[in-house]
Amino acid sequence: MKLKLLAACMALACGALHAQTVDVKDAWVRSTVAGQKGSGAFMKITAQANTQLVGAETPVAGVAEVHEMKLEGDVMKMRAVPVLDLPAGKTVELKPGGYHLMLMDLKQALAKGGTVPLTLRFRDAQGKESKLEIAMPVSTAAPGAGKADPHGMHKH
Ligand SMILES: [Cu+2]
Repeated sequence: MKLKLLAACMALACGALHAQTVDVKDAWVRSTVAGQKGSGAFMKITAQANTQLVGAETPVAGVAEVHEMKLEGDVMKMRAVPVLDLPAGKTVELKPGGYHLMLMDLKQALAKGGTVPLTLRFRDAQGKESKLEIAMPVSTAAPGAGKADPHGMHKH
C-alpha cells in the first residue's frame, strides 16, 4: 500500500516536470529612428518548472541576444547572457537597466505603435527545447514607466 502511494506521487511529480509552461507578460520593444542599428526588448517571464531561456529570434534583427547590465562602481557594464535561468515560479524581469533582449543589426526602423514578432527558445530541466512566439508592441517607454532609462544611453 505504501509502495503504491509512492509510485503515484512520483508519477505526479513527473507529470508536473513535463508540462512545461512559460508565461511572457508586458513585452515591449523600444522604438528606433531611421539608421539606428540596435534596440532593446523587455518582458516578464515566468516558468512553471525550472527552465532556461537559450535563444531568441526576430525577423527585424540579424541578432537577438540576452544581455545583462550591471553597475560596477559607477560604470554601467553590459555582457551577453547565453543562457538565462528561469527558476520555477519566479518571475524574471527583462527591463531597462537590468536584463534585456538586445536586438542588433536591425533591418528596419521600429516605429512606435507597430508590432514586432519574437520567437523565444527555452530548454527544460530534461534538456528538451521548446519555442514560444509572441508579438511585442513598439513603444518609447515601458507601459506605465516614467523614469529615466540608462539603457538608452549605452553604446555597442
Ligand atoms: Cu545590451
